[in-house]
Amino acid sequence: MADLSIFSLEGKNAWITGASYGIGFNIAKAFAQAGAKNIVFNARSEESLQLGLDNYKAAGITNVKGYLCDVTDEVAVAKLVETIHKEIGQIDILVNNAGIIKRIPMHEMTRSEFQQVIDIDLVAPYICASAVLPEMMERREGKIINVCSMMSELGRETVSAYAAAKGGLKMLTRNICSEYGEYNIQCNGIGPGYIATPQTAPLRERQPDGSRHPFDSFICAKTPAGRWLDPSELAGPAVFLASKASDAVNGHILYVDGGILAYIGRQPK
Ligand code: NAP
Ligand code: GCO
Repeated sequence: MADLSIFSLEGKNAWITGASYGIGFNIAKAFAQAGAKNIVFNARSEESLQLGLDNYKAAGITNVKGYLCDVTDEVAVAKLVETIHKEIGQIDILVNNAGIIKRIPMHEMTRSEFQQVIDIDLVAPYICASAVLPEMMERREGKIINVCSMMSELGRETVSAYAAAKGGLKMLTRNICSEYGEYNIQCNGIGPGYIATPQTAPLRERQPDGSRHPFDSFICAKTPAGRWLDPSELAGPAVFLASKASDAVNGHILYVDGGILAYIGRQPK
């Protein structure tokens, strides 16, 4: 009989960035249900912080602490890590989840719009990982999970900055694996497919005439199961990557995409 305790997060402290709602919240909830001792999340506004606290309370998760911190601010991130170490203890698991997207044709995108996406989706994971690594190195143990994307592998119109960031995040994941594996630190990526969250809401909005958004139909044709995925479907893969069960998995991007990357797409009838 397999020893399932290797999937437990008992006694572990996990920091999930930008986890007031959406994918980050669902990953944090899964960690709590897998036995994590403490869940830490950060938000960049009071409003989002409160929304997160309300969401965790509604989910019955009480071992959670939220802090105000913009992940692109390296001074604020360093301060937050120091505070977590003081108030909670060691950070066993970091999930670099916070992210934005701007859907603008590249030739119309301003430099600052492009830079903002890169800063949040690629530079911030470097900032947060660099802040937690020294303590993980000292303990010779740690898990870092970067939330990648289909755009770590594929491009599409209007998401140039996002694809560049998420493609870079895939290689940052591999490089952290390469540089810190000797400290028994595993750094992997989780690559969600098309998930029904606020970030993708504009792609699923009903048209003025009540018909489905063309992108909604497009994605359902690109997904073998013919549907958008729910953020709760990331729970198992995320717990796996955060647990002892994945100690021999490093530098891997685990795609949770319902098969999109394997599928040419449903032929038009
Ligand atoms: P979401 O619903 O837009 O949530 C993003 C979260 O990140 C929000 O809580 C947001 O906080 C936070 N955030 C953004 N910038 C931040 C910053 N500078 N500092 C701190 N927090 C910040 O997005 P989601 O769909 O849950 O996506 C979460 C992650 O999964 C992102 O990295 C996204 O690229 C990735 N992803 C999403 C999908 C999908 O289909 N949804 C698929 C693949 C990958 P605010 O409330 O303050 O905005
Ligand atoms: C888009 C979507 C995607 C998803 C996700 C896919 O505009 O194409 O927002 O980028 O967010 O990253 O994995």
